[in-house]
Amino acid sequence: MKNQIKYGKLRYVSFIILDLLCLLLSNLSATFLYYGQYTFDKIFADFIPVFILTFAIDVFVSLTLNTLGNVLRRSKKKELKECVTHVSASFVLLAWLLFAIRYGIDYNSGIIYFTYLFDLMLLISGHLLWKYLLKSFCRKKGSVFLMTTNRFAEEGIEEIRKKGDEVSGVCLLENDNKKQIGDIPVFSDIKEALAFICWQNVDRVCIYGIDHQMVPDRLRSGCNALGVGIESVDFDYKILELKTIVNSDPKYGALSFLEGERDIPFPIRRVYWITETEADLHRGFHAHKLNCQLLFCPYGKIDIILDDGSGEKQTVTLDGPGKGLLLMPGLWREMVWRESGSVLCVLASEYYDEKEYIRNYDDFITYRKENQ
Ligand code: T46
Repeated sequence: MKNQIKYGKLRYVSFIILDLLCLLLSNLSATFLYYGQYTFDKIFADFIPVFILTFAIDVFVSLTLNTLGNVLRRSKKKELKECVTHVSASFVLLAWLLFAIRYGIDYNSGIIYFTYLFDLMLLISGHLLWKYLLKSFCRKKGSVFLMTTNRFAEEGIEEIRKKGDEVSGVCLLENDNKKQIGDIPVFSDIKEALAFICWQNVDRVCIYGIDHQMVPDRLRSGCNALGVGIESVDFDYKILELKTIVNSDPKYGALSFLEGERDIPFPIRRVYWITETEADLHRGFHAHKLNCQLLFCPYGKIDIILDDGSGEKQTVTLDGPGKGLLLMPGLWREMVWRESGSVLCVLASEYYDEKEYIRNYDDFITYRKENQ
């Protein structure tokens, strides 16, 4: 509610007005249906007092049961449920009040039944139509909400701008209390991020430098309900500087480390390492369909030759504990040991599954073309 007010008070209020219009229309139609016409005394006797009562009840139910909460972000099923709850609660409350104040003795109960029946139908169709119109006409084309890590945030914003889009907000997987990047608001709470996406009419959510599995389920389902797509603006690989602490006295050696979501933008499901190697060993010759990996060589020197299927190959040399190579899926790799005894360590996002490997180069080229 706080965010709804902050990011789109008017749109929230528009639903309250819509609800009251539905109620007014239902009341008028029910009265008209019953009497066939409006006469002055009937309007005063039946319509106005009950309308004032139903109006007050409507506002009361909306506020106490929060039946308009997340109104733009809820699925059709949830919308239906909230509308039914709203109308039934209002009906029960009105019936009870009429009984309690003994007004119901003169009042025509048929009008009340029809009022709430019409109200339910109008409310459901009105909400769905109004949401559709808001989504169709208010969505800002090219307005992107970025989901990334602290490490890649600025780079991701730059990438999106290069494509001619505008970043309206950022959600960081691991946020060290950042509130803004330049003038772009930063969120770490998914609920707040969703409220922003909703009320700022964001066109789509882009993920940069993180594995799809890191997109929280809540964000995914929220975007789904809003009809906002999630897509990735990704790189194939990235060289990372790994934090290394070197003691001034060389006899203490060096300590390097990696930290969960801060440094590794995927869930770590497997760790493996290749040891006891000879110089000029060649391994690899495959790509992955799903696996994201972080490679590093804490001892020795290893060349990683990368091929994205375009015909041009890139070589990254891992030659010390402070250098890591983040590999996204869909990249053909070959590893060449430049020094005997060099150790290759790998953190992987997937459990070992041979079906997820592409080991034939022609299949890889076809795969790249199909998944461009
Ligand atoms: C990669 C590069 C950098 C397992 O049973 N479990 C495992 O976790 C792994 C990694 C391998 N294996 C078996 C599968 C093969 O029978 O070990 C054997 C050798 O594997 P492979 O020929 O794939 O090894 P490399 O050095 O060519 O590739 C490895 C990884 O498999 C691969 O994911 O990216 O290192």
